[in-house]
Amino acid sequence: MTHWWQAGVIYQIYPRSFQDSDGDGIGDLAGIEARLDHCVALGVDAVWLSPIFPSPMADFGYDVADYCGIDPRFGTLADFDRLIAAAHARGLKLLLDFVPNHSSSQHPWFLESRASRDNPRRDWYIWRDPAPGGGPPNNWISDFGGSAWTWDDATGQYYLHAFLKEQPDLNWRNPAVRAAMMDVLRFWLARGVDGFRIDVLWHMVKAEGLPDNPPNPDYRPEMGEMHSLLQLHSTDQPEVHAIAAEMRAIADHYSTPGAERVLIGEIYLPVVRLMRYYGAAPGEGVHLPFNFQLIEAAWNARALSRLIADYEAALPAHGWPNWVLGNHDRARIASRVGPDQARVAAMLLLTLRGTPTLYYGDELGLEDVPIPPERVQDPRELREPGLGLGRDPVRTPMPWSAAPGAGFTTGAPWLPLNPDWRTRNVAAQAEDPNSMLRLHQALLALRRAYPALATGDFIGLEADGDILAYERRLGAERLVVVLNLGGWPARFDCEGPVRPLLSTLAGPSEVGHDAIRLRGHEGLVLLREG
Ligand code: TEU
Repeated sequence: MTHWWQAGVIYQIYPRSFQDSDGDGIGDLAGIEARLDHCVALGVDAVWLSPIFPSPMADFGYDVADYCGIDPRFGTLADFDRLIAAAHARGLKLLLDFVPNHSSSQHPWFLESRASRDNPRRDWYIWRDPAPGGGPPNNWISDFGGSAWTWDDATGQYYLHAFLKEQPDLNWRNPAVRAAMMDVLRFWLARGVDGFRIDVLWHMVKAEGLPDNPPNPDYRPEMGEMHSLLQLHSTDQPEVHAIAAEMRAIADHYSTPGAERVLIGEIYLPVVRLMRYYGAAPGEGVHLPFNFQLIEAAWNARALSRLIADYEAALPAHGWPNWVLGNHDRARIASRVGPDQARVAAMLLLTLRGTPTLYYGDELGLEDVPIPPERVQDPRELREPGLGLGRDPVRTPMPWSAAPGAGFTTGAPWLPLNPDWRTRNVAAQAEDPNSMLRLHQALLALRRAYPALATGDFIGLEADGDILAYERRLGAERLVVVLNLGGWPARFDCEGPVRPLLSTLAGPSEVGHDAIRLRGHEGLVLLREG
């Protein structure tokens, strides 16, 4: 039996940047509700919202000060209830972002924890004395650069933070923390949410004794200081799997047939270690440990076909694949591979075997937007400027129309709009049959019309030169996908008769009896006949 989260497509919304409803230049829940019909017209099945909880916004919501509320900038719990009802009325699932590794330093738990060494919540976070010779307890580096430890003068100890000092790590070895956080999941599940994307799942448990991390032999300064060490002891500890299993049991408890509550793990690990997050047995891990390989891969046929084959081969019998092309942390696909190839990339994402996650704005071919220094917001850029680690360029407002503020806001947008917003916007692309938006709509419609594309088997056909070709099979239904990853014409020999269903390019495709001549940057979906 196929579940919704297997056949479906997930759409990530960055709430600050989707739609503003009150003119403050920041997107909000009422805005998202007003734009749900865009998600329906696009053809996605589920919407995942980056964090919407009360937050000082040191890391734009990934620093949560109250796990069971809504930040006033985004709205109220009543707005949230309206949003989820409106989503469900349209047949859309709604997923939230759960941030369990760390809270905000303004969370009441941390305020108590730092109040005194004997506070009952002291052990809810990770406090340590200085190293014997002075200085931080170990050599761990924050993801944003600098030591992962911050000194607290009042109580004379350091606390650990894998990210900003405003994001202290919770101590998941403390059963009280674990119980409180599991209750957070229940709170939202009871409110009707369809699942969670779990932030930095692989970070949640640290090695006993907190030993030093070893140096990274491949480190180069332009990678950012966080990569100077291997995160051997600070991440991916075996104990994390029991926590994932407990979360899964809770999600399953709230699931009904056709309405499974889904867990997605944000995990940046090599494939072999990633697989463990599916759980040792069915139902013991997350449904979808995010597969970020398309974000990190070299964009050529050989590399892509190798990683697809290796990933397929590594999947456990109970593991359903998934693919991600972009998110709020990484350069946009149109900037990574160029605007023409981005159309081919969209076809790849939406025709591979596995649940695709589509990042808002990528359906318009949005590129990274240059941010003038005086408008930089991202702490990662502010902490290590000039390395290109800043994430503002991929978080700019969704351009809806040629109206002032691109239809995103009647006020001043919190980040600059894409420079070409007057022409690159939803309204303009909806009118243009050759637009990126219309290509996404066509690809998503094709997935519904041909179930082989969503859930069929994957058979690699060719990875030669610029051509990547594969077949998707379900029963008698057989579709062939041929992608030209280069800018020049290329030929593919297709055994047996095929009929073209969709091209990434306008105009006629050259599909002969046996040979297909692809134009530069052309991708084709074909139906095998006979
Ligand atoms: O990201 C975690 C994370 O590991 C990424 O920052 C990763 O290091 C980076 O993409 C590698 O280039 C999550 C959220 O997605 C991010 O926005 C938060 O800042 C972070 O956790 C802390 O909560």
